[in-house]
Amino acid sequence: MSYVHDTIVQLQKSSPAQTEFYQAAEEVLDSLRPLLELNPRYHQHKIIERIVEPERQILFRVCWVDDRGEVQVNKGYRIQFNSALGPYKGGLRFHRSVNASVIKFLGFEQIFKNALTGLPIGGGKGGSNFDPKGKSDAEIMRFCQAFMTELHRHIGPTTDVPAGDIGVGGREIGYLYGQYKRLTTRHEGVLTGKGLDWGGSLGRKEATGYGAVYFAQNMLKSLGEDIDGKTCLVSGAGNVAIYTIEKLYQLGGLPITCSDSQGAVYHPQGINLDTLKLIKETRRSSLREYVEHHPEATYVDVESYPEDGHAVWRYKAHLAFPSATQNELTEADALALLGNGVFCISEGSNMASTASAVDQILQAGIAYGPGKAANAGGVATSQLEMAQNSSMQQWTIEKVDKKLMSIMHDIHHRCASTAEEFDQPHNLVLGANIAGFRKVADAMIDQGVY
Ligand code: NDP
Ligand code: 2IT
Repeated sequence: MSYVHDTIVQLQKSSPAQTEFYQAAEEVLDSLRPLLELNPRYHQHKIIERIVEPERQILFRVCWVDDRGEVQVNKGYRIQFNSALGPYKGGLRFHRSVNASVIKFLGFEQIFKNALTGLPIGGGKGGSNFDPKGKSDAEIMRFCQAFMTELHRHIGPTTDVPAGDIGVGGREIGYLYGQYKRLTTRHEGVLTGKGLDWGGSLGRKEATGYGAVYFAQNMLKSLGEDIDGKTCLVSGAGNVAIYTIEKLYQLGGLPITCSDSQGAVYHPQGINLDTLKLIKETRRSSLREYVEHHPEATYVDVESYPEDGHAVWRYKAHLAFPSATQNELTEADALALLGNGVFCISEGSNMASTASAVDQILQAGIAYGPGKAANAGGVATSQLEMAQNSSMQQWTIEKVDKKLMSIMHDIHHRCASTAEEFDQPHNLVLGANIAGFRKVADAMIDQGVY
């Protein structure tokens, strides 16, 4: 049996019931076959066995008091996966679906994503099964303070620098940062995604969405195409979706869908960005409201989604930008996209597509940017925030955006040239996985057994 099969069986024994993590690991390990055949040293140094095992996993209890005076108990996680290239770097996810498997798959993906940015950052991820839905601002604050009360002893500006992810945006980073500062008396770059007046970087909020569109631009360029005039499907309605839509408009695209956990909006004239920001950023309410502002748009409740997938992927378009969560694009969705003429997919979300969806997309040979490459603009701009913090500077938006564009160009180039090197020129999954892995593995070998 192959090392891929053996490794997954081993993981199933040592880390049971972590299905999302096995999925992420299997995809990476599968891609590495041609590299490992040519380079026996990776096996000799047991890099595969080492790289699937986090360097450190911190699990903790988070207790807080809700508005009714009742004590609530949640789980907290920080997985410090790999520090070969730099301090652990990766977001925090607050969502009721969070468990060890979800944080571990995200941390694993982060290792290779961060390597692809070309910046000196290792991979980590954290979060909680805390459900922010329906919580008051005061509850969010007390939860964040309780979470940081434990986390603060494990992080630092040169050791581990968390940021946002699902359910963690500017508000949460503010409460987390305030508590870190109270506990340590230090004002330092221990978190990214901070407010602009207290250490944040211009452009960080927009970076993941903008970056996913820049990545698509690079893929399209190699096909002699561009964003201008293209109809686009977007899923999600959070940070990544909103700034994907904003950048698509700036480049002449027409985004016609978005979605949240309860339903999807189809607006053939184009999603109204002001309405979307009002509903999601200001009011933090349901997308259901969207059609009250725009009666010509259609709202599809999640109950009416196709049984085998997601409503947004069933409309006719040229480009697709999954921007909500993992496995949000199924095999049936992939077939629907291909059947409807979509010829480029750029993933804002992490592990957006199921394994069988990825197989279909790769077989069809369309332009496909997997999340670890296409959404790396967020973490890359986080590293730019770290650089600004440590030099006590604040760069202009023009400088940050220019760097982001050039980083996304370089990531695309790294993935595409590596795919070409291994005779699969269109396979950016293989290109991303090999290019990311090779950098981390070589650094691990340089640094000796640990
Ligand atoms: P947000 O919390 O801002 O938004 C998430 C959006 O996705 C919301 O609209 C949410 O719906 C929807 N969503 C979340 N979970 C589910 C689910 N299980 N089923 C259906 N819809 C869901 O998060 P982000 O925009 O920051 O993150 C989106 C994706 O992008 C994630 O995969 C994240 O890991 C990835 N990512 C984020 C980066 C960042 O910088 N923020 C960087 C790189 C990747 P609702 O509004 O109902 O909650
Ligand atoms: O998945 C991701 O790359 C993020 N959520 C952003 C991580 C970061 O440190 O900015």
